[in-house]
Amino acid sequence: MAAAPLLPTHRRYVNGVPVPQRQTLRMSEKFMVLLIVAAFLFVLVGAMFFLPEFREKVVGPGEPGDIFRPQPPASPPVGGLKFHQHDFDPVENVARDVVDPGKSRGKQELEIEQEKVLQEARQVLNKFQDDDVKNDIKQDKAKLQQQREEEEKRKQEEQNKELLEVNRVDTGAVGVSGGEPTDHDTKMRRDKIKEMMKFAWDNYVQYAWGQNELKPISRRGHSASIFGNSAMGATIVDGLDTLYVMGLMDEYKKGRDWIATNLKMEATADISVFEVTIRFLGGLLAAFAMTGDQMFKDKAVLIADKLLPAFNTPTGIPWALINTKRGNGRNWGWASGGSSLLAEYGTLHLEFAYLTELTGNSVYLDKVKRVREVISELDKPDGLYPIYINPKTGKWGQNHASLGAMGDSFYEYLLKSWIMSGKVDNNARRMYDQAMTAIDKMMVQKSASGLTYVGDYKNKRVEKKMDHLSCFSGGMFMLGVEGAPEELKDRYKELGTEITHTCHESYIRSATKLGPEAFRFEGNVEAMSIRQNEKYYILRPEVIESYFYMWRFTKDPKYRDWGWDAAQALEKYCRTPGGFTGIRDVYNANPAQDDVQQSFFLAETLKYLYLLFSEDTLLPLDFWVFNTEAHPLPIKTSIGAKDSHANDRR
Ligand code: DMJ
Repeated sequence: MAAAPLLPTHRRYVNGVPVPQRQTLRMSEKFMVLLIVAAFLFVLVGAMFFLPEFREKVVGPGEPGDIFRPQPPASPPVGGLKFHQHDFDPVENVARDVVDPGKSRGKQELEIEQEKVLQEARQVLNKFQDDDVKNDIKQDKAKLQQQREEEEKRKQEEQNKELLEVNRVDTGAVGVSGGEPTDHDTKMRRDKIKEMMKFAWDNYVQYAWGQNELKPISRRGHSASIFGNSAMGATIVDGLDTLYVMGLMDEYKKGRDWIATNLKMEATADISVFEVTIRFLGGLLAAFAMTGDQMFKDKAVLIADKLLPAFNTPTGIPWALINTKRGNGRNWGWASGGSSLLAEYGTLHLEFAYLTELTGNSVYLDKVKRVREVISELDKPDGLYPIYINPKTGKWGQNHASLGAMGDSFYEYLLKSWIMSGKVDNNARRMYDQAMTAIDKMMVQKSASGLTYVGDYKNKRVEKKMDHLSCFSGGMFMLGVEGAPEELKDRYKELGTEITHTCHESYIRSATKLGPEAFRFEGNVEAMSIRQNEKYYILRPEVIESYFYMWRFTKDPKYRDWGWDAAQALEKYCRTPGGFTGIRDVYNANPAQDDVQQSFFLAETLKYLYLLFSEDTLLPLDFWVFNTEAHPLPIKTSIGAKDSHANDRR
């Protein structure tokens, strides 16, 4: 039976009589319905496909074909291990057009065009967003970094202040920090010297930590025979107070801790009594005076006690060398007649006297008082102190006097003993003035062109030569003006000025603008060395030391300029990537280097330069006296006047 056609409702009744209904559709009708539904769905889906949001959800951004290409993550893992933002190149992505062969050419082109526009728009948006985000991150990072640095600096300053405050309260130490100059140029110079100190120290730390000195070119430790055969950290002990006055507190603390843990002085070979006294005892005592840290005092006692057996000679004049293990002493093999040397046995007074004051143990002062007694009772040929003395007989050796090598710091210590005693050690002052008068009379010379110099006195003749070492005397003469007999004051001033001038000449007459070890006044040659073995410069401080004193007493700006010239020459010829070195010929603009960063470069040369560019409030000369290695020791009465702890510095 054939199925009745499906009629609309209004046609299901004819004249009120229902037309009989079919229950199923005919095949052709079903096909029609299916066709209509399919067409409708196709149109619907097709239309939806062109809605961008819909397509984004289904296939993601880009061409439909792009789903097979790597897509950038929604938010790229910046800094992630495996996938970095730069691994995805949106420009590259856009450049690739995908052609679908199933589409008409016009439609394809239109779609590609639309897609390109979309991509470009997306890129621009992304770029803005990226740049903004990147900039924000950058700024945030920089801000954070700045905050961190400021916090760090604040903490550091706080710590430094605390340290310095403690010092002032505990030791009454005056002027051990600060002294910043007010004018810009001087401040810039001072900062540079501080940088040089940090550079010298950092290289020592890196390549020679715990050793005595640094070989800046070989980048390893160095030790001279004066230190025996063990690593005693000479640069640490010698450089420590310079770090402190410069406010290099991290470096200072590192050095301080090394001393606390490692400084034992256990050399099995002989060590120099003089060098250990001026560098180690001097350095430790200055550190104690400035910081009040008991550890320094204990170490000073430990070392001084190891030196004491050197004084066990028939006269009390100490040996030059002592074996700290066995306790026996001897003199340098090369010293004439096995003698002790004036500059060595005569340059112990400040350190030993101060140690007695600190400990209450008279043994140290007794030793150096005895030395002075012996030599003050001896006759002085032409009023001069010969550099050699026999420690067994107490007799002078050859008739040779010098304000340079082997004599120099003995005179310096006469003057400074008087100063350190609070100007009550009049015996020392008298000996000093008498010695200076004799030196002026017998050894001070004028060159043909009028340069004043001090030559060695040998067998009644004056050598026409001056040592770099003697150049400290310009400053010494100036320092000794105060308290001098009236008739000597002007002469001391004159000598201070003229000797410093001559020593400056010895610098500026060289190609490197650094001075030679010794310079001569012979024929047409003035203030220059002639002999090859006198042309070297080993980072010595004496000329700069005199600039420092002359500046403090005269305020003539030329001394600061001369010091700055020397600092620049040090930078140019002595600085190497691994530290500072001495040079073998100051007259050679391309000098060979000796590969030694002397510990006194940190203790003295850089300290005097720094002080030269500081205000006088830093280590003022009425409160401090420098030992011969530039370690400041407190002047007794000045501290007493200011410091309630003066009497119980023990
Ligand atoms: C330093 O060790 C001391 O200044 C000493 O008195 C002699 N010279 C050296 C530096 O030149």
